[in-house]
Amino acid sequence: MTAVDRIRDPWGARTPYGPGEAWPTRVDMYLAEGVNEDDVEAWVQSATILHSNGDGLDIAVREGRIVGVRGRAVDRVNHGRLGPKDLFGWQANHSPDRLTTPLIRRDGALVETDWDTAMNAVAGRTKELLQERGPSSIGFYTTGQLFLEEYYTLALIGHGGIGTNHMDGNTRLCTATAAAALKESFACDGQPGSYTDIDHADVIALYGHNMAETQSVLWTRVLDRLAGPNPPAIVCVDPRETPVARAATVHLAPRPGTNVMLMNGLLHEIVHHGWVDRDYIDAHTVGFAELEKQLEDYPAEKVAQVCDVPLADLQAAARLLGTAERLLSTVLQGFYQSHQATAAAVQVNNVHLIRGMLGKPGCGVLQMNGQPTAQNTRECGADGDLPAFRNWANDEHIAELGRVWNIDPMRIPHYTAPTHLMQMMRYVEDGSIRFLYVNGTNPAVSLPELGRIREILTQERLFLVVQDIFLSETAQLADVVLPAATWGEKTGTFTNVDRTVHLSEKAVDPPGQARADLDIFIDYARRLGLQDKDGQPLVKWSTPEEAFEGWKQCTAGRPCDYTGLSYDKLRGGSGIQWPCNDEHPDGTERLYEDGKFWSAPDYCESYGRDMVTGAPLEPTEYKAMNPLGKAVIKAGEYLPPHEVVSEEFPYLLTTGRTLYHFHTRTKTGRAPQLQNAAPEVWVEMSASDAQRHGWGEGDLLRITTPRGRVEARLRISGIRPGVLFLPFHYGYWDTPGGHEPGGAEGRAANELTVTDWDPASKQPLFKTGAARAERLLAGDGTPSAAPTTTASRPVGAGIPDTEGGPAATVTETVVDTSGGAS
Ligand SMILES: Nc1nc2c(c(=O)[nH]1)N[C@H]1C(S)=C(S)[C@@H](COP(=O)(O)OP(=O)(O)OC[C@H]3O[C@@H](n4cnc5c(=O)[nH]c(N)nc54)[C@H](O)[C@@H]3O)O[C@H]1N2
Ligand SMILES: Nc1nc2c(c(=O)[nH]1)N[C@H]1C(S)=C(S)[C@@H](COP(=O)(O)OP(=O)(O)OC[C@H]3O[C@@H](n4cnc5c(=O)[nH]c(N)nc54)[C@H](O)[C@@H]3O)O[C@H]1N2
Ligand SMILES: [Mo]
Repeated sequence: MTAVDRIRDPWGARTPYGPGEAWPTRVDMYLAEGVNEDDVEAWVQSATILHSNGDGLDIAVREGRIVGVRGRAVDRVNHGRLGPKDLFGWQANHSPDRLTTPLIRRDGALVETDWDTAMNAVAGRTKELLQERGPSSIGFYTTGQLFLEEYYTLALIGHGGIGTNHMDGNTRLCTATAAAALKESFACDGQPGSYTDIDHADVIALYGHNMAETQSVLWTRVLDRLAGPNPPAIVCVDPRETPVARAATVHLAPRPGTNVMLMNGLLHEIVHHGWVDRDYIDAHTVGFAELEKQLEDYPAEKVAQVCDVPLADLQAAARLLGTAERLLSTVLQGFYQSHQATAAAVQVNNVHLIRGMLGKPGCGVLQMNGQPTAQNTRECGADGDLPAFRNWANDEHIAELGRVWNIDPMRIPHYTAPTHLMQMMRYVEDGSIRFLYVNGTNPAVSLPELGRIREILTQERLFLVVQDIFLSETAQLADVVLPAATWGEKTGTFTNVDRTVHLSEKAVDPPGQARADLDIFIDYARRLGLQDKDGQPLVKWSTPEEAFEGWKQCTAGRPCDYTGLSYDKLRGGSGIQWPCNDEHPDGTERLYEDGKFWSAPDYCESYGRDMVTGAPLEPTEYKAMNPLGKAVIKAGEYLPPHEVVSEEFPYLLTTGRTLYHFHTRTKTGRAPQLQNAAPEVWVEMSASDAQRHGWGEGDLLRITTPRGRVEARLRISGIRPGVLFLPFHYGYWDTPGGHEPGGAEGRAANELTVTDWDPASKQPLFKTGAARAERLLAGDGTPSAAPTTTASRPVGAGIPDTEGGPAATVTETVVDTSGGAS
């Protein structure tokens, strides 16, 4: 057993392994100060929720409180390891400023009230509007952070009960493009690959994905391969010098917004050298000829110039991708939130399709998710999809859903695709949506162009319901605030990126009168009097396990088949991958092993879209491509970004994450180890740009775009020249829940971002925009508050290392394969 400062060393000690070997087990444990292992009264099974990795963990309970966490050695995902957010983030559960009673707005101010009054107000306003204006005046904006049972219940209430088409999740900001790219290529959502592909791959390519900071345990797996015999080569595509870039064999740092150009250049090289699997292409795909033709326009020289990457590096990357025997690719926000998101992500799928690199160990695509339960938001239909990957454009699928829910299918809106969030915000803005029920998300910090969002959410005519665990920036704008129980305080299941389903059990009671989201939704449905065809309650369950059983029926025969799972089966073991049914009783490691895809027109989730206009394809157009059981190779033409640099706005601005914080910091900002590691916003700029201006580390800058201004201290980092980076974690207030503005100009990155989205996935462009930088104050030599262990590592010397000290000490116990501890 070793003790490690896991703020200073986020990934912990190496346990090297070789290709095809099992990843060794290392159990990470953190207990609150003064608590020993012997003091723990119960260990309760769960999994992590501050990212999409789905690491199995046990919650330590003592005297009705959470006192720590320990990784689950038996878990297929993490083999016992935990990341810094998992180790320390749970402390937010016991924060003294948790919401403990419902609040209602009276004479302009939010005041405490009881559940009955609050829920009657919420249900009452819903009923009034249904009568006056119909279902299209009602909108739901949910999250990627609840449990499967909760999304399914919400989807049933919204689509089947109220009959509104306006339901989306913050997954729109997050993994809409993952879903869209999977639908374009494979006609259905669902990750082809498995995390175990890391154990086998000889090349791992990460596209716009800072895995080291955002799925830190998955990165630990990669680091352990890199430390072992025959390590894989790493290709990193990211304009910043992330820890992934530092570990890479080839790092391409393209100009933000040029991903499609870059991918076409890589594909061009692969095809040109004949590194393709003709047999696979012929047997299992359609569309290769169009791709070949498209690629003629993307010779490497031109691509290197537009993306501004060295030609030799581009060619070296293409050679690695083209000659890999087992290629694993991962894609995330550097693609999904950038210009031409879907078209770029689809080109990664194309690399795998033309190389026949799918359905075999080491050969996988992970169109990553970000949030812990984003996969379920999509599967359950709480996000602009229909439950169990049903196709809204296929009447037979709607009829089937009507049978599952015992309602007239005509009650389920399907005249057009479910409304996406950016469109919903427009409807709120123009007054056609009058009731917005927000749960588990903080749009007043996380949506683009916050000045506009604040105006939209504070309109008098809007009835805003916010269901949260804290009085977030958004909750402060609400008409009714509903206090929710969270992870550790309620039971449910959720599914990670590689389709692994985990059970998370209730460990402690929620504070005060806070209630599980599931209970609140069911209460809402009852108060609305929602019924099925036979006059029975529409929502037929009252416990999570009953809801799960209901969900199983809904998935029968669909790609995400859960019928072989149960709470009992998920207990004890740790993590089972869907589909899990009679045919695959222990789950399914990889999809498409036989080269057969879920693309038959009567079965597929989607007929696809035009990636330039976003228009859905007609069923006849889809059938004409003849994708019966085949994958679709879709070429993508590069188009220049809408917002380009100018004399007034000479920098490209991109935004994203740091290792220690989760989103708008409602949880990580309340965990001292994490908050101290990254206490305040900063802005990253390259050394050459800083030198040109004569600016130094710690100087106070003002960053301006046509939408707004942010003040932040300068970190001179390894970022690409001409690009600025802002973390988006810091909301208006100095401390979470505080009321002191963080700076005269604000400090939320989204004051600056643009209202624009990818045409196919409708995901907002948080990563492409133009900005100006000015210096407000020269620093006094104090460095900015950016961590040194991450992508924001300083290039200059003399800046103290980020560390956590004794408060951040975690024990790591390596368990050898024979089961003994070493
Ligand atoms: N520590 C931490 N972990 C998290 C989260 C968190 O908040 N904090 N959130 C979770 C969630 S919900 C998500 S969605 C994931 C996100 O995980 P990531 O996608 O890995 O994180 P980001 O920092 O948003 O973006 C990744 C990288 O995209 C790069 N990038 C920016 N513009 C471009 C471009 O035009 N092209 C390319 N190729 N790259 C570009 C950025 O430099 C950045 O390093 O993380 C999950 N895990
Ligand atoms: N500029 C910029 N903006 C971005 C991004 C970016 O990279 N750059 N990334 C985008 C992405 S990928 C994402 S995922 C979003 C995230 O954006 P948000 O979803 O707005 O961020 P969170 O802080 O995770 O908000 C979750 C809220 O749910 C509450 N909560 C936590 N647990 C529970 C629960 O069990 N029940 C309920 N009811 N509430 C709960 C939390 O207190 C918090 O207020 O931000 C997006 N915005
Ligand atoms: Mo996300």
